[in-house]
Amino acid sequence: MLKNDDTIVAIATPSGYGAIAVIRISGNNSIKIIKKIFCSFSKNQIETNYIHLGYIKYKKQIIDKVLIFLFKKPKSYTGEDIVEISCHGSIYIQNKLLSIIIDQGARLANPGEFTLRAFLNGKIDLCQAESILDIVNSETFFSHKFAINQMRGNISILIRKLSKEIINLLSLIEFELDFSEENCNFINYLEFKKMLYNIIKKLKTLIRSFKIGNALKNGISVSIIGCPNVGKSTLFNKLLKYERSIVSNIAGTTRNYIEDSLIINGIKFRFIDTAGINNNTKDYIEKLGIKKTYSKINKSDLILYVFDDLNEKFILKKVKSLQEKYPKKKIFIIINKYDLIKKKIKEFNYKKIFKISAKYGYGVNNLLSEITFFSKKITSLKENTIVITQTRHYESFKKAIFYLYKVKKNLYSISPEFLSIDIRTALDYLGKVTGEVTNEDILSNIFSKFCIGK
Ligand SMILES: Nc1nc2c(ncn2[C@@H]2O[C@H](COP(=O)(O)OP(=O)(O)O)[C@@H](O)[C@H]2O)c(=O)[nH]1
Ligand SMILES: [Mg+2]
Repeated sequence: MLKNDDTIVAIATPSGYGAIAVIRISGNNSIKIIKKIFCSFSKNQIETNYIHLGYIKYKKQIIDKVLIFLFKKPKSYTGEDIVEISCHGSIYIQNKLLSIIIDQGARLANPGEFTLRAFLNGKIDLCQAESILDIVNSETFFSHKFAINQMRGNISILIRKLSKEIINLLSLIEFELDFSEENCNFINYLEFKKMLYNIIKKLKTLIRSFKIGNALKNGISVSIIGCPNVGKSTLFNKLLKYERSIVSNIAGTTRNYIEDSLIINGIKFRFIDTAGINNNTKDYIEKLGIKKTYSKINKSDLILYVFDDLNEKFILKKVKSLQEKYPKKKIFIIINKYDLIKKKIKEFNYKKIFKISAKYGYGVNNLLSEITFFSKKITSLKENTIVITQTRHYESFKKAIFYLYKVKKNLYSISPEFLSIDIRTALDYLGKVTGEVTNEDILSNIFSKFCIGK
């Protein structure tokens, strides 16, 4: 039902003024339509695989001087006939061209419809289609690198290899099924188990890579927490190098969390300034803010716990209780307002501390380099490591593992028919990633995230 053979059109460049804009038409009628409105400067017929300069004319009026690019199917992005018009980037011209082309029988494309057609026409698989969106959205060295690798098909190749291995398992089981009447075992169970383990191991590596992939794609999140007035917002602003958050000496100024990002050495960091934790507050709004602080802590990769107090016992008690609540979280202890502290702070007995003055910048660079150092632990990767960045892939791989574990558990206890059902389900989950197994809901969910024109 998603497969349409009508002709679609969209402005492919961002909305607004620009030096040039690109309008893209795809479908059976695209060349016919352009022939009706384009007057080439060259005497030759317009041909595919050439770029042509000329006027777009409509009802005897020249609309713009443009370049057109023609791609004949199947050698095009969508696998259909495509025309791209490179026009001047006036909003008037762009909209006028769009309406003229629609008048000639094309339809305005839906979000991601060009890429959807590329997928439906077998030009790319689903995993590669998703990578296109990631490329468009990539902001950093790493998010770009993963998106390019995915577009080049590294995940798809691995999935195909794993699927082949699962099919081998299946054929062993089905061989057994064929001869089940004869009451003897054909499966070499040890061999089978070894193969199964091997596949599970590879899938688990992929699943583990998601933590890195997600952190690098969406940013490593660093929450700044602490009691009211300790200087969280001041530190937040200092890290971002501009006055993003309101600083005041009135406790409870930051009521909702504020988030902003910074790219350091190709890695994106999302800093979150939170509402101060004040357990004694009766203020409803402040309570809501504190609730959000805890939810942010839960989702963060790193916590900067800020104090402006020197009491080691108090600080360690607070940190310990937070660590107990979130055992796996990395916490940095920050002692702020160091400029006001007259006596020298000794190091704590069993925890590293950062002595800073957020207001005057003392110790902030050192803190930043420790944060970057920490991020390297998350992001250190061997060259060519395959990293998954999509939640959809992560979930499918997890489901595939679930079914393979089920096979492992029941290997000796249930009949091969049932084992074979579970193996097939695992195989289907891998197929869902590349789009070999798909349905309309999956596709609309994926392509609705695209912009119009992609
Ligand atoms: N002397 C000094 N004052 C600071 C420092 N950091 C923050 N402050 C002050 O402490 C007060 C509270 O700061 P703010 O960032 O709003 O604290 P928050 O409630 O934790 O976000 C403000 O008056 C800041 O100017 C610092 O390093 N030194
Ligand atoms: Mg604040």
